[in-house]
Amino acid sequence: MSDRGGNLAGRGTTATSVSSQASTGGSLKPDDASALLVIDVQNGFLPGGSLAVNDGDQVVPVINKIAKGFANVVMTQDWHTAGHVSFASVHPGKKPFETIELPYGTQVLWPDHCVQGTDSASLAKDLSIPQAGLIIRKGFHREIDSYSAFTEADGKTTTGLAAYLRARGMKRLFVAGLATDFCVAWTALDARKAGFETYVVEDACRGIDTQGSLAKAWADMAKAGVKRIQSADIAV
Ligand code: VGL
Ligand code: ZN
Repeated sequence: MSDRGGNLAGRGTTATSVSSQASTGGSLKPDDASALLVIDVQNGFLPGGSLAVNDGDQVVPVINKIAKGFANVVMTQDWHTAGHVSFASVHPGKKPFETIELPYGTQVLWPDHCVQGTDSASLAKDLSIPQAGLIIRKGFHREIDSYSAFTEADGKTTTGLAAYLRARGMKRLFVAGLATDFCVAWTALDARKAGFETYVVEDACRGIDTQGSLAKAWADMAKAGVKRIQSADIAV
């Protein structure tokens, strides 16, 4: 009991929480109310995948490293039905990276990717986060895309993630993965809307960058109060 009192006192006076192991890295120490969201680190977005993000594979060791600092980890998978509305192949005359208007707004069209149960949809084989407690799959409604891990592109269909995180007492979310300017950014923006303190770990992400999307994503995130950090800022 006296030990417990000492820990509580210590917490008030330093930025780091009590740990039996010396921590390395930066001054942000994930606590019991912190979760890491690992977004769409799937074969389809890695080199050789149909929607390969430049250097997408380089996020894997960075994410594996920071994940060691988190007791709470959620991973996501882009998990499309075959013939999904976001695929250019289902819109005659359209090519990937062109846009169309859908009932919920402008949709970028993509090469077929991350179809349920295919190799493209599998998590990167070198990801190593055994403590991850939940995998959220999204984008499975054929007529609605879902970049965000929280809310689909119609702006109203929920994945249930905010309720799950609240039920587990999470307050601070750290977002990493692919791609910075689409699923990472939309997830971080929705995390702010849901009231979470939100960090994006820049070097644990890579972007697609089509038609200025990467600069716009960072500007939108800054405006929404998303904090842009590096993996070295996190104590692991
Ligand atoms: C993503 C485009 C299409 C992503 C998913 O994970 O950022 N981007 N589907
Ligand atoms: Zn997708």
